Amino acid sequence: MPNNAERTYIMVKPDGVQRGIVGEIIARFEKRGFKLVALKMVHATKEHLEKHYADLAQKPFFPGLIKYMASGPVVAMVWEGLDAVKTGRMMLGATNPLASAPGTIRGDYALAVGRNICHGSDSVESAEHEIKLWFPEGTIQHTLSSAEWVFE
Ligand code: RTP
Repeated sequence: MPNNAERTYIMVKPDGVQRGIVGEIIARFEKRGFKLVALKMVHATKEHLEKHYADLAQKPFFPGLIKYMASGPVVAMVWEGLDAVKTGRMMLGATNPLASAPGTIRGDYALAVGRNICHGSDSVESAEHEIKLWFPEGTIQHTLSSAEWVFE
């Protein structure tokens, strides 16, 4: 049976917020058929971002990444639906906008890897971890009336 309730953590990074691309990103996920489960604006601390990006702590770009991510508010979201993690990553495009296909968010709106507008979980396990990290208060239960028109 397909998992129509897979969840992914999607975040509009500070550059996406400052450039006014939040609505465009939300619209793309809504129109694709995903369900918005949680959303909030957060000006994250460096300590919080170091937990989010713990896997990258040894990378040379890590200090710059943390500084950029802490430079302004982000929009933290949880989206739910069939294959939400993989489809979400496809919709974001490749990490480096140079390799992002036109039609993807980064392929349409970004030029530089260090200013690539958005984040999306790369596996179901990291999505669960990131959702707990960004939404420790939990999420609201609700059912969309469109569900039976989106899912089999
Ligand atoms: P994200 O976690 O933000 O969705 O990105 P990702 O999985 O596609 O890429 P990852 O390798 O986890 O890198 C996380 C973020 O670090 C920045 N980065 N900068 N200057 C650089 O060479 C470089 N490489 C990566 C990007 O903002 C990337 O999204």
